[in-house]
Amino acid sequence: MSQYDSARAQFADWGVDTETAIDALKSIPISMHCWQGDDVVGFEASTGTSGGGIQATGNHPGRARTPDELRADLDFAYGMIPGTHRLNLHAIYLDTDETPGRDEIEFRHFTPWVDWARDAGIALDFNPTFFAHAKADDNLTLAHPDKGIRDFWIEHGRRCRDIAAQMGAAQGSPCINNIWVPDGFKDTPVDRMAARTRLEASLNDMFAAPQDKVQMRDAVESKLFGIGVEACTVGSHEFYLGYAIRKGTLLCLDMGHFHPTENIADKLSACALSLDEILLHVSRPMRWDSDHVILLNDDIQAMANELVSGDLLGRTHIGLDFFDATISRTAAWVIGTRNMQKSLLRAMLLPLYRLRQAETSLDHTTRFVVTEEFKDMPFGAIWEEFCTRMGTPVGQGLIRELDGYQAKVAGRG
Ligand code: RNT
Ligand code: ZN
Repeated sequence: MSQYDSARAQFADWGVDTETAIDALKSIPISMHCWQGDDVVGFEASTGTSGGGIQATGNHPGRARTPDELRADLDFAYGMIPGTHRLNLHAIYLDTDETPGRDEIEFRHFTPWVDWARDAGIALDFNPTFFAHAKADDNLTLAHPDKGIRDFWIEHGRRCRDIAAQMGAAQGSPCINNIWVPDGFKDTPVDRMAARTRLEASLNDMFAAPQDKVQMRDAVESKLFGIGVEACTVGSHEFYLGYAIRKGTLLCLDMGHFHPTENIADKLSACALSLDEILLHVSRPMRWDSDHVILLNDDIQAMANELVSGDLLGRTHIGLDFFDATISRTAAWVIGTRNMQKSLLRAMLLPLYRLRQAETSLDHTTRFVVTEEFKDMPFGAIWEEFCTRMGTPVGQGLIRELDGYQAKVAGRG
């Protein structure tokens, strides 16, 4: 009997069908973020530092310096991740000989990405970039008191929505266009209402042109604070939760954008009752929004469990948001994305029927005992079977591949 067959029988004993879980996992796309590959630098002619409290630290060899290098790294990474996934692009990753301003970018500046994605069978998601720019140096963009600066960023946002719509049309799958602005104050503002009213008005202008939901969908991302904006973030959770509900956009929940003891897993069902769709930025904050590569830890598992038990997978878009420049960037992508998948697989392998039964009958002892006993189940054998069927390596074979690729890119200047 193979390891898988024996594990399958063990799960069946609990009333869990591993084949159903494997099939379901195949069809869950993860939107991998391009910015782990180059430390959030992008390909604009002149690059500013990220700003807005986003910071990649480290100087590991192998940073992708050109779109071609980034695509090569992505090709490798996707080859090490079972299933078919998506790519989340930021506007600063344009690929063109021209030097358009943020308020001048167009779909054609991204066609090499669209062509590559089509050939690779990968769908694209998109983000306007409201940071790393002279007009964002005050950490104010859409909420800036200066109308000229607001208008500049509104135009950028509008163009990104058009670009996303064209990407969506080209790929036959809606492109999720996520808005995150760094706007906030280092020290206590006296008029939060004015700043929030400006952000609201700018967003309304940006979203004024209707877009086809089949082509693109708008998402808005909240944050608690960032370095340099400790006192107040204009686009806070309450701000965007209300905005998303009123305007019918997606809400993006980033795991690093709340107080460290707050739990995104708990927020999912609460938000999902008032929203059609949710976007996740799966990340790992350490003491602050540090964007560490995600581990297969309790936080990720709790979130995956909620997605499965709350039946939210059909209306949640899973995006990743981490960047570590102290380790192999391709390994970070591969291990992080696989960890997201592993957590989903484990969630789908739980004896939910039995756990629910215990909970509704207030038998919290059984819920506790089953949850803990189940931690010893052979999840690894199911994961290995999944990877083998999908033609991706595990264990030492995976490590060899990751090391081999890193050795190839280490010489980049
Ligand atoms: C910043 C937000 C945002 C960015 C990316 C690069 O705190 O999390 O999502 O990380 O847009
Ligand atoms: Zn994020």
